[in-house]
Order: sequence, then structure tokens, then C-alpha cells
Amino acid sequence: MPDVLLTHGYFLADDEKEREIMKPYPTLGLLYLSSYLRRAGFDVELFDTTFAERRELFDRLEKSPGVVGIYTNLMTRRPVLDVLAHAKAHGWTTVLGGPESANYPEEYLGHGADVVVVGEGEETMADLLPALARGGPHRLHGVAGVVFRDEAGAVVHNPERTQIPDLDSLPWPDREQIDQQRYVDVWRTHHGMGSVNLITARGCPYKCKWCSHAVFGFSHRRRNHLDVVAEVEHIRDRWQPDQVWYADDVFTISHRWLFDYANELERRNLRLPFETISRADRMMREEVLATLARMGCYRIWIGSESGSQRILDAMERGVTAEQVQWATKAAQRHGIQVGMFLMWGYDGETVDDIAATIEHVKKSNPDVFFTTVAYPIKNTSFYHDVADKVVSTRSWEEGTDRDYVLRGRHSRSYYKQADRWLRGEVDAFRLETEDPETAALRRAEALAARDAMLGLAGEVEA
Ligand code: B12
Ligand code: SF4
Repeated sequence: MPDVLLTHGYFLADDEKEREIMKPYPTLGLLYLSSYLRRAGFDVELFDTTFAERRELFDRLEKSPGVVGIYTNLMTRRPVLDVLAHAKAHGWTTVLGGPESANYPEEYLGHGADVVVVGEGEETMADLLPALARGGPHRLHGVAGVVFRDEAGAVVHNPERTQIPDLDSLPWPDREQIDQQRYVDVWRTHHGMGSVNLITARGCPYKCKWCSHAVFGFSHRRRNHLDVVAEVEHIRDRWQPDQVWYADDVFTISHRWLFDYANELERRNLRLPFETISRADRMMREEVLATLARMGCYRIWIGSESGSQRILDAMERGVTAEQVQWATKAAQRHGIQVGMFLMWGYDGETVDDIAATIEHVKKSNPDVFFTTVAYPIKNTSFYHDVADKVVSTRSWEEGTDRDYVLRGRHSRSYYKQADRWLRGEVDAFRLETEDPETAALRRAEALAARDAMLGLAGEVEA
């Protein structure tokens, strides 16, 4: 029996949408926990559910119970509850970690979790495992960063754990414990490019109101660029991917770091194409974009969210629409594609704001863009701002924070038409010179969508 079995609740087989996209990545948090705990002398088993069937995990849980640690995020509540129930029924002590359980510790304790770890998991787990072995799950008062029930059944929130100051003290993610090659191969089969994910930093100091900071707070810690280069070199030699994905929150947050990193990659003749995410205001230098291009960045994702400065300010995004337009054009000039995320239905958004977003997308003209309807993640400032309007459309057990709707906000059909309006206008704009006839058709469709949207203005989602 291992000291801990680490797993999660994401099953590709159950994710129809992702099975069309087929760009899976392993959960780095679990891989970091595994390598840290193994280095500290613990016996760790890792059950990666991504390519598994539920039954396979359940079969494992039916044998030799001990401590199971489960990663949670916003989308996997239902499967995690099922895994918890199964684990409890077979005698396991259950520990949860990750952003979702940090937001709902009481709820998870009420559904079979013995302990919820809040924040970074490495040091907390290394303290928690011996404490569980010594005194069981109800005497954990000395373990910082956990929530549990004491012997009287009262929920105890221990003080927060101090964040790991030096990320270079951590071993690299334990990719050897999972079938990393399978991820690379799936990518290669479906996209012609094998890919591996890694992070160069933890945490984001910005305060965009809808963004969850449940794990790393507002800290920002970076790894030494030499350590990251060494990890990339190892990844290249071991799994031979065609590209990597830097899964940081804001990859270009530190320009000094970026330049040092790029120089070291170059010095070692290490050029792996990559995609990543950043903020427009941290891309406002030709030198940054030239460096990204030189390093092999082929696509950068920008959270643009809205083209209305009023809404951007309400979100406390700290970016202007003009910055996004400049950064998009400038990145493209350097041969980097731009992907843009946009959000409809933020609190206070009007038709004029939607129109401003459409004009903004036309002006920026990103290579690809995606829209979502804003949803309040628990414990974010957005959630607190709209708390009196938040309505759950499903029971807590069956839903996710994405199922929250806002009383009085326009219906989903309204935002579907906003989407059609946007896409029609952007297509028309792009076709204007080379195919004016189709452009005119697309513009007519866009205007029809706008009228349909206005016709739905009286419909609310709750
Ligand atoms: C990469 C990423 C993705 C990738 C995931 C691919 C992958 N498998 O890695 C993609 C693009 C697919 C994605 C999608 C989504 N994501 Co995302 N994503 C991230 C991101 C930027 C990095 C994740 C990461 O690797 N972190 C680094 C590791 C080291 O941190 P960690 O996972 O938190 O792990 C630490 C602790 O949580 C803890 N821990 C983790 N597991 C466990 C387990 C145990 C037992 C214990 C004790 C501790 C523990 O210890 C770890 C080490 O310290 C995070 C933001 C962030 N910076 O973390 C958002 C984030 C996780 N995503 C988020 C969201 C909202 C989504 C989407 C719902 C977005 C959408 N609208 O579709 C989808 C959901 C996808 C799905 N089906 O699950 C939110 C989650 C909020 C929440 N409450 O759950 C985050 C936090 C972003 C944010 N700031 O709001 N995402
Ligand atoms: S949205 Fe991006 S920039 Fe804003 S707080 Fe979240 S991670 Fe930071």
C-alpha cells in the first residue's frame, strides 16, 4: 500500500467536446505533488484518469485502501464526488486539493472528504500524511493549510500555509509516473504536433475581478530561467515533442526574465515552437514580441474580454482596448498568431458595450477568438459584486460555478445572437476587399442577428 494514491476526476471519455478538440494535457499540480513527496521519501502512486475509464479507477479503489488525494477544478465536481463516494465506501481517507475544493471546503467535507488542502499542496501534504498516520483525520490542528472536522464534528479552518518562496527548490513535475508519451502521441495524431505543458511561474498579481486566485492568492513567484531551460531540454530529449505549452497565467509578465530565458535557450540551441497566454499591457514592446517570435512562439492568447473600456474598467482588468489592438497587430507583424478570449454579459454590459466589442474585434482582427458568457466563480470579486443576483440552475452536487446565472441578466439566446452578430461583422470586415458580395451577405446576417438580439432584450436568464 502506498503512502498516498494521487488522482483526479477528469475522464476524456466523458468529455465529448474535448474528444473533438483532442488537446489533452496532464494536471501539473498532481505531478508536482508526486515528485515532491517522492523526494521527501513517501511512496506515491499516481492514477492518471485522463485516458482511463471510471471503472478502472474504481477497481483500484476497491483494493488496499489508504490515503487518496484528489485534484479538483471547477469542471470536475460531479466525477470527484463519485470518486469520493467510492473511496469512502472502500475505506479510504480522502484528501482534496486544487482550486475548486478550496472554494467549497464545507460542501466537500459534507460529501465524503476528510481533509481539504487549501493553497499549494507540496509542503502541506508532506506534513499531512504523517499527521493522518499518527492521529487520523480529526486531529489535524497542527497542519497549516487544511480544513477538516474535529472529533466533535466541527469544521476547523487551520491557518494558511506560507507559500513556497523558492520555486527552484521544487523538483520538476513527475511526468515519469504517468503515460506522458500518450499525451504527446494524441496531440501528434490529431494535430501533427506533439505537445508537453510546463509552467515557469506561480500566481498572478493582477486583480481581474472574475479570475479565481484560490490557490496562489495574488503572489507571483518565478522560477530561475536556467532551471526552466533545463526542464525544457529534458522534455525535448525524453519525449521529443514538436512544441510546448507554457501554462503560465501571464507568460510575458517579466521582460527581464523573458530576455534571459530566450538568450539561454538560444545559447543551448533549443528552439521548440510554443503557444502561451499573456496580457496586452505586458506585450507593449517590439523587443518582447521579437523575442517571442525568435523563441518559436507561434500563437499567443490574450484575454481581451471586452472592447468597451467602461466594462474593462468595471472588471478591473488594468488594460485598455487600444493596448489589445496594438498588441494583436504587433504580434501578427512578428509572425505570431493571436487568439482572443471575449466575455459577454459582465455585470452592467449594455448593447453599446456589445457594439464596442464588435468594433474592437474588427480593429484588432485576431486570428481566432472565443466567447463565453461571464460566470461568477465562488470567492472572486465578481462573485461578491453580484452575490445577491446569483442563482444556481442545478443542485450543488450536479452543477458547477459555470451553471450560475444572474437574476435580471439577458437570456443565453440573447448572447447567442450577440455571437452571430460579432461573427457576421468580423467575417464581413475580413471579406470586404477580396469578396464584397459575400461580405455584404455576411453583414446582412450580422444585422439580422443584432435585430434578433434586440428582440430578445426582454428575456432574462433568471
Ligand atoms: C492550464 C490551465 C487550464 C488547461 C488545463 C490543461 C491541464 N490539464 O493542465 C485548460 C486550458 C484545458 C483549462 C481549462 C479550463 N480551466 Co483552467 N487553468 C489552467 C491554469 C492556467 C494552469 C493550471 C496549472 O497547471 N497550474 C499549476 C499547478 C502547479 O497548480 P495547481 O494545479 O493549482 O496545483 C497546486 C495546488 O492546487 C495543489 N493541488 C493540486 N492538486 C492537488 C491534489 C491534492 C490531493 C492536494 C492536497 C493538493 C493539490 O498543489 C499543487 C501544487 O502546489 C490555471 C491557473 C493556474 N495558474 O493554476 C487555470 C484554472 C485552473 N482554470 C480555470 C478554469 C475556470 C478553467 C475552465 C473552466 C475554463 C472554461 N471556461 O472552460 C476550463 C475547465 C477545463 C476542464 N474540463 O477541467 C480556473 C479554475 C477555477 C476553479 N475554481 O476551479 C483556474 C484557476 C484559472 C483562474 N484563475 O480562474 N485550464
Ligand atoms: S485574468 Fe489573467 S491577468 Fe487577470 S488576474 Fe487572472 S491570471 Fe491574472
